[in-house]
Amino acid sequence: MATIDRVEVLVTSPGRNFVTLRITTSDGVTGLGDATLNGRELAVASYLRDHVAPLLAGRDPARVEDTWQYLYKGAYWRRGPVTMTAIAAVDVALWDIKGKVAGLPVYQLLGGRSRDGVLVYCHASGVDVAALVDDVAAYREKGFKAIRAQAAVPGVSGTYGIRKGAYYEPAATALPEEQLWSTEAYLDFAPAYLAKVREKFGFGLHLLHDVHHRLTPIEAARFGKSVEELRLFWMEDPTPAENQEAFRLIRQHTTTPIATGEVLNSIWDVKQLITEQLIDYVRTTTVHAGGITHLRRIFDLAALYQVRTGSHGASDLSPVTVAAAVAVDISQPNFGIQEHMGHTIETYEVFRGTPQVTDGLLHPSEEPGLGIEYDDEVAARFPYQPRYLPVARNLDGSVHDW
Ligand code: GCO
Ligand code: MG
Repeated sequence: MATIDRVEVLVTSPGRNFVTLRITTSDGVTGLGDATLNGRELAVASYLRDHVAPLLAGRDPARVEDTWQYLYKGAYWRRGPVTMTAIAAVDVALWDIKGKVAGLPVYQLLGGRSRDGVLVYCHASGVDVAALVDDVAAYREKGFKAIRAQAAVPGVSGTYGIRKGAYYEPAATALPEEQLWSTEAYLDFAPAYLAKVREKFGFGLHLLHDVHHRLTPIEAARFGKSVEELRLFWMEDPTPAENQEAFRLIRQHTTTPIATGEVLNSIWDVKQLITEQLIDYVRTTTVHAGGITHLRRIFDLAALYQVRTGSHGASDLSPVTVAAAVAVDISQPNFGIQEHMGHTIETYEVFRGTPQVTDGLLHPSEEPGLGIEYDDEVAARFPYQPRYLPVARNLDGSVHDW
């Protein structure tokens, strides 16, 4: 029997920080898992290096489920982003190994294709409405069928999601940047610019919007009602996600579909949202919700309640997560949509084989495992850099949800 021989925690920053776990078996087979937690990267690196790697040595790499249970139940302390990201990294690396040993891409191990390709949505944004409309047009030209739209709220420096250069990278400063936020200004402005996008492009486009946890439930209800005629694909994170019950009030007021879950890490964190049908799309991911093993458990629960999947796919999730996400998405019956922001060219040089979008769809690699190779030499050119997400403050100086 092959055993787990080597466990390495790799940190690189080709445009942004990524933490990657590489497991090597006694037969020389390697597997990769993403362990990136934006702004708290080294906490997961330490969890893996100091507390997980010593437990993995000598174990059977084929025992994916048992290793998951061992790390989850065996820690005694459960859930939370750091723990679940660390467990995810091990889980995904073991699925990658299992695929390579079997000579099959991971999606084949998950039951094979349920669909021809994975529908993705990209991010259009603008410093004003005209710039947003131009950006949407440019993404349409590239073949995207689903587009998220965000415009800078006039006078509000802390508007979430506005790209300045070629890439949107909110974790851009060595210490958190403080930005101003005004809910009143946002609520007046956002429905109007979303209406402009609809007016310009019609209904033959899936239009999405991310509220980014900024509203109270009653404000979110008002927002959802005010955009109902625009038939959004979804409004994302209308209110902070911790309080699952809060979504009931939003639900009772509007037919605008609701997506949430990118910051949630386990089936327990989404149980009420799903079983009480308070949301339409669950946004948990392989990297922050315990790997392929646990994410499928969440998605299968969601299927029972007609909740579809819509996994987070921002640039702070590494290409290993893109590959793992596509493997799950292509096979999962209740798949809805996959977020895809893309990565810098340098990132693609570190993570060779990352799936690319063609005609608005992602396709899984046909290579055994996940199909990603980590280039140590290129990675070494980009050492870790402390980077933090911004912090939002209301106009009176108090801290708001970013
Ligand atoms: C999204 C997200 C991201 C997050 C980021 C935080 O919908 O893509 O909200 O942009 O802000 O992943 O690390
Ligand atoms: Mg989001």
